[in-house]
Amino acid sequence: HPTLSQAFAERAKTASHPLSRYLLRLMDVKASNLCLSADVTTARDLLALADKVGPSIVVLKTHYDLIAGWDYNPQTGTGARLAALARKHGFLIFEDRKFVDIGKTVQMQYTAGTARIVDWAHITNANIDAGKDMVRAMAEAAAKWKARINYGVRTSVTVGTPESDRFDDEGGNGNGNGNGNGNGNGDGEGRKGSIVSVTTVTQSFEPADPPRPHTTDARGGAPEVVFADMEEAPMDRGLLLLAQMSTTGCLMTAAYTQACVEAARENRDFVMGYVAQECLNTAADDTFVHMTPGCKLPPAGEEEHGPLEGDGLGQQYNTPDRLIGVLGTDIVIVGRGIIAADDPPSEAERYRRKAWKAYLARLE
Ligand code: S5P
Repeated sequence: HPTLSQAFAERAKTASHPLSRYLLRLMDVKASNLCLSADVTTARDLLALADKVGPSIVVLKTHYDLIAGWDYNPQTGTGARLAALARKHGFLIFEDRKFVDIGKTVQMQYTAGTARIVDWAHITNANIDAGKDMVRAMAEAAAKWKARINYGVRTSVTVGTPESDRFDDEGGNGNGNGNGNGNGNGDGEGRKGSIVSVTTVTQSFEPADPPRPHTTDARGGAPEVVFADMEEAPMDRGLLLLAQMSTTGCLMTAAYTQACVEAARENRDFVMGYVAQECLNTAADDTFVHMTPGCKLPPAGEEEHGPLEGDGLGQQYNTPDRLIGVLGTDIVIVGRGIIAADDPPSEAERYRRKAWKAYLARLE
C-alpha cells in the first residue's frame, strides 16, 4: 500500500483526520513513532513518567482505571495535568478504554461520569463487537463536545416551551463573560412561540485541553512552554478501532477485522486508524494510522535469537523492526519494555531510535 513507502511528513498532508495530520507531523518533527503505555499504578508515578519520557514519545497511552489516586477534577485533576504535560512535551494522550457497548451507553461513558475521558484524551479506542453503530454514536458525542468547547458560551433560547433549549452557533468564543443576562422580550418573529427568556451562561467547566497557541493557560497561569516547531494539537478527538490484538488465542476473526476497516472508512472524520498487528490500509484512499502493542526489544547488547518470549499471561511480543519494517504498522506501543527498565527515559530513547530506524528503512 502507498502509505507503507510514504514519509510521515507526506502522509501528514493527506490524512483524512485532522488529529492524524497533526500526529504525523509531530512524528516527523520529533523523529519518533513511539507510544509509551504508561501502565503504572499511581497518579503520581504516571505524571512523573509522562514528564520524564515525554521528549521521546508522540503518544502517551493510559488506562485511567488502573491508576490509584486518579483525581477527577476537570481543571486541576490528573487528566488536566496530563494534558498540560502533553502541551509541554508535544504528545497526544490516548486513553486505552476499549469501549464496547450500545451506542447510547458509550456516549455517556465517553463524555460523562467521573473520568470525562473526552475532556483530556485526544484519542481513545473501541472494540466494535457490538456493531459499528457505536462508532457513529461516539463520533456524534465527540462532535457535540467539540461544538461546546469551541463556542464556550452556551445560549439557551426558550421559545414558548422549555424543551426548545439549543446551542447557539453565534454564542461567542472562548472565555466569554456571560453572566445570565436574562432578557426575555424577543419578538418571536418567524417562530412558533414567543421568546420567553434568553439566558447566556459561560460554560461551567473549562476543558482540560490545550488553549490556543501561546495564549495564557486556561487556569490563569503563565503560557505553557509550547513544543518547539509545533503548534498546539487541534481541538479534535479521534478514535482507533481495536482491529487485531497481540495476544495468544485472540478471538478476533478476519471478518471482524474487515468490519473494522469498513467502519473506519465510513467514519473518516472521527476514526484515525487502528490498534492492529499489521497494516490494514488497502484501498488507495486509506490514510489510517496503525498503532501496535506487543512490542519489546531484547536487552541492550544482546543478539536477537528468534521470537521474543511472551509474558506468560497471553501477551506476545515483536520487535519494532518486525512491526514497522515487516508488518507495516506506524507506531509501536511499549509498556513494560520501558517502564520496567532501570532507567525508563534512556530505555524509551533506545526504543525510539530502533522504531524510527525501522521506519526509515521501510522508506528505502
Ligand atoms: O492487542 C493489544 C491491544 C492493547 S491496547 N495488546 C495490548 O497489549 N494492548 C495494551 O498495550 C495493553 O492493555 C497494555 O496496556 C499495553 C501493552 O503493555 P506491555 O507492557 O505488554 O508492553
